[in-house]
Amino acid sequence: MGNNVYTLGADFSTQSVKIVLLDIHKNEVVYTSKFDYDRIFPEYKTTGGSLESDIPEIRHTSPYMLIEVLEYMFEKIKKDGFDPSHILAYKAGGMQHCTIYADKSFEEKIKNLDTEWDIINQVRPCITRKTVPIWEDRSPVEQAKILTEKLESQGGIINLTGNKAELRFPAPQIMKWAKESPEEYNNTAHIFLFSAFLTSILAGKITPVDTGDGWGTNLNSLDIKSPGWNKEVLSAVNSYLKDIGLETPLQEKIGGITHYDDVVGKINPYFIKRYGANADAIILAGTGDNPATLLGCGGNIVVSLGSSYTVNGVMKKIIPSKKGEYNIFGYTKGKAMALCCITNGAKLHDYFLKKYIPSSMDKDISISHWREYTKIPGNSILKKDEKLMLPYLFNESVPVCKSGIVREDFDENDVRTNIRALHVSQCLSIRSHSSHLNRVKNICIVGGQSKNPFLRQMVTDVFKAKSYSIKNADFAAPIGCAISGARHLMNISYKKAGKLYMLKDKSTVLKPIRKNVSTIKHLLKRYADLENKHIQQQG
Ligand code: XUL
Repeated sequence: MGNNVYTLGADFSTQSVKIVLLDIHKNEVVYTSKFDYDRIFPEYKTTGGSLESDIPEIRHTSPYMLIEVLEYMFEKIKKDGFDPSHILAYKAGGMQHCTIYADKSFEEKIKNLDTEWDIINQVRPCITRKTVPIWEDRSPVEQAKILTEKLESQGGIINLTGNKAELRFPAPQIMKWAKESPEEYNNTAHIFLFSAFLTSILAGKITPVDTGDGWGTNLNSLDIKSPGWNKEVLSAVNSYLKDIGLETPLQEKIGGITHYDDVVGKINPYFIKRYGANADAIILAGTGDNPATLLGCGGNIVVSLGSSYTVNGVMKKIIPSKKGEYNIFGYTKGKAMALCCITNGAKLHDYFLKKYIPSSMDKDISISHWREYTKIPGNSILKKDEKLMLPYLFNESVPVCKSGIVREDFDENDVRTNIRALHVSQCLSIRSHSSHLNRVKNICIVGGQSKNPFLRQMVTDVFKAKSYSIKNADFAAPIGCAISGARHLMNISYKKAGKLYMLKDKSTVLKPIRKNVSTIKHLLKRYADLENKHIQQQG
């Protein structure tokens, strides 16, 4: 095997899977691969990884496809010339909040997988829910309300779990499903968070969910030092289930919850026999994509400028958001993190790019269109009378607002003003909704729009902090998973692992522009006034 010791980090996200192999002695990522569900598995007819639905609030995917993609990952690694026998630790992350449902035969099945057959052929009969909700699903409105009401007299769901009853979280999702499909509820022995489901197959046994993903359920207790489920919430859910005629309490189906990065087992013999995996390889508890991204970026503060923008960082003292502007998840052992998700992120730039550069929504966008677009905002020195906008192309979650772009005294056809106002206003919005962050000294900026130089400078300026991006910035989540494995194998601290394996892209390091500091103070006030006025008008 020589000197090559790899850890595998994988991120099973909404649209695609991204994997990395990290060489723990050479301190470098030696392999990255990304594959889209729509392209690899056209037979499931997904678009952007989710199934078609007539009801916009319902967003499901296929659990069968998610099982197939795990097997595909091993095939792809081998096909690309990497030998799985060199991988000594595996950690899977995934889109948060997605749940997978299996019957009582599942445990025996994954323990004794037959290498003559693909996993899907053996596990298919164990799956009890044929399509499963992903984080974009917003359908269990009634159940979120009931859960909130039932817990009011006990201090409220926010104080009990750290989060308000979120439509995308498993508790309301499971309640809705149980009401609509009681037979499926009764036939289900295991309800998994997606990351724990993948990890269970990797380890050949039922494995617990970690706090990173388990706190995104509305079912967790708030004691980060001793992970567990919340008794009050469980009894509220169980009383709802009872009311609809279901006797089996939820806790019998949801398995355990453990610390981030706990070792939960060794690799399933199936992968040894079928793909030549190393029999000594360990499996770490799976996690959500957001905690994994935070670790992959060095564990400070991450601003991810993807199709939605997220702003997240370690939360030293756990203080839940009263207004529900951010969520709290578990992070590395004994720590929590807070995350705010602004729905109208890079989608706005895609829209403006099409609207203003080729001036047609039907034309294909080329790299030269994008370059032209990113030059339009112009000089990074801000003026007190910058034009501002509320960039809500879609309904916004932070702050909660209906769709509709609000322009402050300028015309929709003024190309330069629209594009500059969008860039400036998005960064003011990110800053004004970041009360969940501890003192910001360094920010890691990732996601597609991190390649937009004006936007990156504005993020740096609004936080008055240094910023950087990382090498392979699109792979921050799988890199985070691979770093966890490396930290464990090398028996080092997270700090040391961050230093060794988080590779800053030196060409991206930025400092705040001094001249902008006082102007930004003024602009933040103007932006807050504009936003408040609009929210009040909406009622
Ligand atoms: C976080 C959330 C999303 C998904 C995306 O609460 O819903 O960021 O994790 O994969």
